[in-house]
Amino acid sequence: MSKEELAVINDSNDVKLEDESRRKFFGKTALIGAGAIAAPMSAAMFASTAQAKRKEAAMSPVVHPGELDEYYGFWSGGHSGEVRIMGVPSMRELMRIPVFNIDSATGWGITNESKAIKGDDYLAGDCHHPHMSMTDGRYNGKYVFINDKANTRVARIRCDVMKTDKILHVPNVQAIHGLRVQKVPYTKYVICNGEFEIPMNNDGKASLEDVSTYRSLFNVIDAETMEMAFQVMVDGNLDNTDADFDGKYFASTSYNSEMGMNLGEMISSERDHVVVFDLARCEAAVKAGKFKTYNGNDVPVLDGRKGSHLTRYIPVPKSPHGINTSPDGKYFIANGKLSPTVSIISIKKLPDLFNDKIKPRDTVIAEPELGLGPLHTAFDGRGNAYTTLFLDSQVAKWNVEDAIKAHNGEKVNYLRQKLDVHYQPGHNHTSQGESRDADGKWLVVLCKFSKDRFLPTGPLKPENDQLIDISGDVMKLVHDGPTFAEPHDCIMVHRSKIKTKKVWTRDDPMFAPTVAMAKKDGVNLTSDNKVIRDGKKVRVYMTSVAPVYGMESFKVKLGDEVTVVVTNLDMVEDVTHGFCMTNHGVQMEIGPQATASVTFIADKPGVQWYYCNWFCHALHMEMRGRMLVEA
Ligand code: CUK
Ligand code: CUA
Repeated sequence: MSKEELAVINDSNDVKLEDESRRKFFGKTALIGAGAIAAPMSAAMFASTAQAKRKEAAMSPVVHPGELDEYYGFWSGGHSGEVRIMGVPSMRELMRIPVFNIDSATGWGITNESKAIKGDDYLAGDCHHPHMSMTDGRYNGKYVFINDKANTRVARIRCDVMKTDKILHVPNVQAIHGLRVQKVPYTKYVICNGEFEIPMNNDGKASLEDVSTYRSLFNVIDAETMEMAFQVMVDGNLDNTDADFDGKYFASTSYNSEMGMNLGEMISSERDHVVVFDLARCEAAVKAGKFKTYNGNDVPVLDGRKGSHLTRYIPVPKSPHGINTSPDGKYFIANGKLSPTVSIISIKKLPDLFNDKIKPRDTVIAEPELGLGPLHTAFDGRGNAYTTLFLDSQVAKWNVEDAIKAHNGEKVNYLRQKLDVHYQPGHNHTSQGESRDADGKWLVVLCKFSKDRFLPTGPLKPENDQLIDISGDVMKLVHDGPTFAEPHDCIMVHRSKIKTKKVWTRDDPMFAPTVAMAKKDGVNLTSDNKVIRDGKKVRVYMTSVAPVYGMESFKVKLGDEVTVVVTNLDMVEDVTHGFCMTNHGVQMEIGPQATASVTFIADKPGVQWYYCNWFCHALHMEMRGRMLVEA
């Protein structure tokens, strides 16, 4: 990469609102790098789009009071460590699901139930890729999976209650980045990439300077048990990933095929690669015991480096980022990032590649130029693709089959439209666009910078999630949505796919260990209010029915370890109670028919009030009681 190109990356943060200066800026970037747009729209196309513009009004993102959104959006909360549920098209934030973070409202990371899932190890996380489990290539409403790049974890969210129920620390790798699910026949596996290269073993004993010992691994997780199924060692690092619609192949981008340890080294090659994994061969190798283990754990690690029959390496330009499977199941599309192109890989040709009948580059059937900084591509199910151009601050709409025709020498324009977005888009995503149900209604573009689009909030500004109507021939921007750090990725799932519980059921696994503990103590959680002393440990069991706790006071001794277990007997939808012990950093949510518990040290003598912190009743303020701590 030349100095000029790097300057462009830096300059790109200085986009001005005024169209004039923006156009000048794009003029400049277009001259550098691999050049101007290859296939500009013809005059006739502009005329026809102008006509279309006049004919169609944009779909409205307005969802009137009392009306419901058509889609659930699952938004990554980035380095907030959470997942958010958005309503689309209103772009209203409906709920936050704490995952890797601590949440003051629900007590996630404070309650015993959440600690059992979360562990005590890290309080922070960096979420990128939320993806829902599928059956036959369609969302099945069961789980959403999300990665934690910061602490190398993968979590699962149960969609019946919209709570995290499993977190797995992925061994042998550092920084889980790209994550997707097996689409067909169903989500047996969650796949994800270890991005950063580390020595195998990473125990500090071998030379740490010897980069030739560093590896990245592709990770395959059993979606039901949330345990490691196997890992595949590759050449180069790994960035994003996706699965096909046949249940046969997974593909991942690598931006650091050089195995460089600094920026200059990482971007030195004109081409990096996409690694394709053959699932059946990998499973057979695990079964046959053809693996090694590392770092003292027993996770099977297959050797999928160059020359292995498990993988193939397809060279693509240059430091590719996103990889996206078209919903017709025909193509993996790798986004060139430092190349103005995307690479269209024919999935149909992969069997021949794996049987060595063709060369890796033979699978790349077109490489259309779209603009500067292509990062991610989404699809409308009508043959069009939408690629974010980070440096150009645009979305390019283009037609996949036309791009292939143009590649084969036919005189066709594959570019349909370029739309300015504000500013510097990362992912974009269409409604149901990664499934067979891609419906081509909405496109959400997750912009990294909002700059002047909202009232200024000081030096730290929100991201800007822009909603675009793609139902017609022309993309139309209809909404700007500020979001806090930082949605990298999202999915939009039709509301018909998701069935949530209105109240908890008493046999829910979320609090099964607490129910078991009560049983041991001889306590019936749905009727008893009891204090059980067990040496310095005190277990306080109480019920709650708006607006009272089943226990108006309880006595402990200074220094006792107190566990308060609250069971919410209310059957009414939306009547959630809280339990907060003042001056103890203790608070939690107890949903209708749920049990939740929290353990703390009674380290302050005297009267300590506890109260309900979820507004539940006209007499909510009176819903409180005393912990009497004897010195
Ligand atoms: S990544 Cu952030 S813009 Cu983590 Cu999918 Cu591309
Ligand atoms: Cu119970 Cu507020």
